[in-house]
Amino acid sequence: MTITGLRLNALFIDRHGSVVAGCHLSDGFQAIVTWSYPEGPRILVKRGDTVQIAPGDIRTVNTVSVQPGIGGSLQPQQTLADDGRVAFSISFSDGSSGIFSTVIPRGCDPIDFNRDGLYPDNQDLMDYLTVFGGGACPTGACGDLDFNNNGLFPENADIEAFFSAFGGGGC
Ligand SMILES: [Ca+2]
Ligand SMILES: [Ca+2]
Repeated sequence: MTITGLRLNALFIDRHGSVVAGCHLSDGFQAIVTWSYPEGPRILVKRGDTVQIAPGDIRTVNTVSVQPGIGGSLQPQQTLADDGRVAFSISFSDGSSGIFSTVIPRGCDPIDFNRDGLYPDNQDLMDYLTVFGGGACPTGACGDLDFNNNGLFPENADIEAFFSAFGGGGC
């Protein structure tokens, strides 16, 4: 199955550069595709996929769509939140339908935590631990504490991910 076209009126990008878009597949049906660094493109949901609604209740996807979010008059429309959460609708083969949301997986932040242009640099590790411990960022331009971008912070997994990425390992 290949992506044959994107629906540009259903393409959204968050402040981290993650993208969600409606697209056309080579089978003629629509799907929802996501792109994030460093994961790359991924088909999120397409016709024929199965979704477990509840234990023992598994339904087959018929059509999918990603739509501009519905906001109040003072709220910007938001389909893709800055934590990578995206909302979309699914119609199932049994005629039922629903609104669903998920979080696009995202890679780690840059290892130049203090954003001074130097990396890899032990000072970035020290500055991260300083800020993690409640201290001030020495350069005033540090990244956020959610290094692994899973929406949780502070957590020890961010420290582990930072050391792993610093050492050239995976995020
Ligand atoms: Ca640095
Ligand atoms: Ca985290």
